[in-house]
Amino acid sequence: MSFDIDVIKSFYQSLPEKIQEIRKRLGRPLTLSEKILFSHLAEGSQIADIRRGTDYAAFKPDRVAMQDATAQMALLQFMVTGKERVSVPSTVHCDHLITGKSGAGPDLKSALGTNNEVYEFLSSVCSKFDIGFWKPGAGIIHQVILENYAFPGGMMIGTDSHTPTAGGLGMIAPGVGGADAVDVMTGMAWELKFPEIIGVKLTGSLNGWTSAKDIILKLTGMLTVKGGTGSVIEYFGEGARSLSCTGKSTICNMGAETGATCSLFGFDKAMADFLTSTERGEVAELASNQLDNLTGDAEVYAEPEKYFDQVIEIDLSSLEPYINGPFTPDRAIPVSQMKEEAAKNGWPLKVETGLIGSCTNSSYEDISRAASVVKNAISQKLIPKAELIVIPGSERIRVIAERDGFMDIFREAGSEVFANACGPCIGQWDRKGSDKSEVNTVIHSFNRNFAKRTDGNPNTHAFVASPEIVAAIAFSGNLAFNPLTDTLMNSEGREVKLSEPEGINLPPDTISGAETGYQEPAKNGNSNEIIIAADSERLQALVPFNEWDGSDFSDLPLLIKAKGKCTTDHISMAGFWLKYRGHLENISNNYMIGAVNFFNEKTNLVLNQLTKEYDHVPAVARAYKSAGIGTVVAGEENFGEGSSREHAAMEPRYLNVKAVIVKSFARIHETNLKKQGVLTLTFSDKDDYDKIREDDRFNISGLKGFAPGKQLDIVLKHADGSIDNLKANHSYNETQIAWFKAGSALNIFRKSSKKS
Ligand code: MIC
Ligand code: SF4
Repeated sequence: MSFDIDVIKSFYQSLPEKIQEIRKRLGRPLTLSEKILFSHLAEGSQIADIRRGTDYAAFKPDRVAMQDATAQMALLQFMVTGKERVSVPSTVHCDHLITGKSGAGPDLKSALGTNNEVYEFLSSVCSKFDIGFWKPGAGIIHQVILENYAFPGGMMIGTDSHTPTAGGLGMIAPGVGGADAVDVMTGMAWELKFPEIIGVKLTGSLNGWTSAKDIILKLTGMLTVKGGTGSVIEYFGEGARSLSCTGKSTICNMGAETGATCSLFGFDKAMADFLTSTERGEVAELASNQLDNLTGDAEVYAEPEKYFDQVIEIDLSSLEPYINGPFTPDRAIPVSQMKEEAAKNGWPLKVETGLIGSCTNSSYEDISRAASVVKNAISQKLIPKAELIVIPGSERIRVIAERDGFMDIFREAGSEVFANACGPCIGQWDRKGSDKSEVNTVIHSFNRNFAKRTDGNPNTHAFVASPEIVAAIAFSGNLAFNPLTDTLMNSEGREVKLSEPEGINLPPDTISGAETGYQEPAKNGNSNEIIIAADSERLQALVPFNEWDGSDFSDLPLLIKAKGKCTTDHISMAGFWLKYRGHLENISNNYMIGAVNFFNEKTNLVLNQLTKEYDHVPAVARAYKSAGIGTVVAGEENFGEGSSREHAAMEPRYLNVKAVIVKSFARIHETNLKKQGVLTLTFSDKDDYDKIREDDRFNISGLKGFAPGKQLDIVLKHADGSIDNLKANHSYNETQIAWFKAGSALNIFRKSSKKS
């Protein structure tokens, strides 16, 4: 079944004319990214005037996707806009709130019980506002989007940082915060700084143990967690064409770990085959009829340096499998060097658990390749030394993998199969003993591995690899095992070597029933009122934030100066806290509890300047708030890296944090803060970070003349009476300054919709 086929048909009908127009305006060959971005500009945009990496542009995406943990806040915001239905096709996917513990059946049952209130809320809001709803157990958002909605040349946004997965089907698909999704759902344009474009040329072809995952593991190592910021990564070359569609999606998915806005491949046969195998032959045919509009121009790929902002080349034929980690996804280590690296750093080599699945790696190809390793190991009388857990990405995949015997192979090796959901990827893993904080190692095929993310234990060293490498390492129980060269002792005392994995790109025949777990919205919406219980612990209607009072900020105490890596998982932790994603007041109790306080190197312990005592960050923030005092948060590089969760921005706003000043921001987090009305600033001199003392007060001036490109002044008032004068940069444009002044972007919308 092809969802929204009429929208897709009319998109392809109008595409040739749009591309012709872009060509005329720019008068030069075009990258694929430009074709898609420019063809989705909002009306009235001046194509020729837009400078990549500099100018903001307004886009009209074709669709919106939300997952249950972010949809709650997005929909609570949508509900106050007064709109009767969404303006573009939108869906909600229940995947983040299911805890993995005893296997798919019992875990799903228990999630339906514990999260009932939230599921009911989401389902009734979806039904009312014409949003498609995918029930718990249907699958992980990105997998379900790929299998049902993504189409080459389209543009979508999603309230999850791994929305770019759809780039494997040739879509521009950035991750955003809920407030951005609300813009698009209400029919407004979506604003983004026009990205730069990184061209990645893939030559040769994969072989042996190497898989698509290794391409992105290597690239993340090359670019680091910041290197893709503000850019679209466009892949091309014979190597790109040699990859399966789901392999391309794996690469686009984990591209989020470089900070990239999104990643993208041009339309090719692998995509057409995937569309056909997921019952969308009609879309495949429509796309095949205009191949030229759905790939970059030949001149671009012949002379990439001329057209891309940066070009990187990776030879797939000589690529080695990688294992990235621990604690950061950009620490890329070729399998052959792990032994040395682990010894140097004292990482525990004994692997406790291998986890296969997640939105990154749960395709038919992934499952079949990992299963082939397991099958080969069993046939050679090997017994897994580590626990092995499999998490299918969608019900479609699970049913097919079950039908084709792969799940039996995993079960034969004693593996547990968890529900089709995020589970251990986002701390939703009720792992026995994780509360003991023991130092241990796990390896998984997910995308990120920040501290505490898998099981809440700060001492779990989580490493990221391909599913086949995870399977092999689970049998060896040793992180330093290199299946390309090493042997293992089997149960009969014989040295054996694992055979290279063998996979199948697509199932030999598909199953019908793409809509397993899908609930259609009520026709033409319904008039049901959405009721939120006043005493609910999990849901809370939103109260608009106050407008800026028109004065400069003075005497703001420092709340916390965060040291080192400060991801959204540090700012607003997941796991246990996921249950409060629809309740701003309650979730604010996790604000910055994972961030390291620069002054005492401890987490969740900061100075309260009023009492001169140390307390938890949220408690101190609340103490200032109730005394009517605003605060400042300071941080280092790539602040807010990782998730799209806007709770990381709404919580400080709710707790009266007036400004966040850092060395640099991650894109989604910076926008989220701006949208919620928190002043986002960067040090003009990064060394100024060092000048901030624990008991400082901040004056921030220049706000009355707040203008694009104009610095603001900060006076750091130290307790000994001395001061430091700093200059702060910002990246606000006029529209965003208006958000700040109105108290939030949503306040502007509410005001204008009241007037009309
Ligand atoms: C993640 O992978 O970090 C998440 C959990 O999917 C988040 C979304 C969230 O926090 O709800 C993301 O990637 O945006
Ligand atoms: Fe879910 Fe993990 Fe994918 Fe985020 S990265 S959507 S938590 S599976």
